[in-house]
Amino acid sequence: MEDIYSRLLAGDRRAVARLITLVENGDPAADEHIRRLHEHTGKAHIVGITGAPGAGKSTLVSSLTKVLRARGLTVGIVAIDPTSPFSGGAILGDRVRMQDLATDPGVFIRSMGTRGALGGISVATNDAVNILDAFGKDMVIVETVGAGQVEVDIVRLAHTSVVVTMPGGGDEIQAIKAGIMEIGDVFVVNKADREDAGRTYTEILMMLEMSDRPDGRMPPVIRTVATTGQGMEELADAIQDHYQYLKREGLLEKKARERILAELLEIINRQVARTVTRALEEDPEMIDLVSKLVETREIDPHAGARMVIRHLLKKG
Ligand SMILES: Nc1nc2c(ncn2[C@@H]2O[C@H](COP(=O)(O)OP(=O)(O)OP(=O)(O)O)[C@@H](O)[C@H]2O)c(=O)[nH]1
Ligand SMILES: [Mg+2]
Repeated sequence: MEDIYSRLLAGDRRAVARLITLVENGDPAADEHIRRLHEHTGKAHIVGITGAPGAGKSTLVSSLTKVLRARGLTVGIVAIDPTSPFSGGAILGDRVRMQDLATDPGVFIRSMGTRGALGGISVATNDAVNILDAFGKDMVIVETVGAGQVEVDIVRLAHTSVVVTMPGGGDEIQAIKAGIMEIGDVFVVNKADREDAGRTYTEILMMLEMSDRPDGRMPPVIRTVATTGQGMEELADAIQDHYQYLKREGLLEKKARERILAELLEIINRQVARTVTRALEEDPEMIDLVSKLVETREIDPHAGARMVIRHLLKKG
């Protein structure tokens, strides 16, 4: 148990798997290891891959990873499955798709459910990314199904955000709704083997030209066929170019600062919630008293909540 930290730094994959399970379960036993690992983080290029269900993200990650490996990079993969109540292993489909990577010691793959994760995917995912970073992976890829807030979370987490679309299905419209046109760094039209792919490609180019991006940058749009590997070299180039761009423009530090701030807020929120829950459990009379006051209409619920918070703060 205690030597998870040293085993992990020595390259033991089981220690990595073990620690990710601890963070996934919100086990406080992970805290000490995470704290000690912190000084070994900050070296990996963190890449978020997001897109509609079935867009081909897992296939693409697998295909992309082969190209990155050929370029000599080691890769960590965290696949987030927001619907899965299970943890500790890849869902069957992903396991099949990513099978040939599983035996490569330069690759570490992990699927995570988000069950019970307070504040969405953030804390556990952040921890998993940090663990793989400390483990020495050059690139850490986070795959997640895009759904509004999740996309935004991933953008905060990653240095480079890749948005995967596919022909048809009105994905493009959804992408606009989520404001993803403004924040994606690299766009992919996957399933370029389908005949309506050309139209989707043009639509995305047009939307990007019209969009008002805070970075004033025109992101690349890349056509891929994840199942055959077509376009994967260009995609790897685009991802690596974006990282160089961040470095060149001094934006990497800014991203890192934003990431740490978001991470801190998430952790503070979680710890405050835990502390409050515990304090309320220890003092059932107080909450009882306040709910009676609300019930008899002497105070409103907001004032009641403020009373409780003030009381807890005074107790320290
Ligand atoms: N024709 C074609 N099919 C593809 C391509 N890429 C992926 N697929 C297929 O699309 C299906 C979904 O692929 P996945 O990689 O599981 O997609 P995903 O985005 O990870 O799906 P979720 O994780 O469930 O959201 C699979 O049957 C793939 O074989 C492609 O470039 N062309
Ligand atoms: Mg997938």
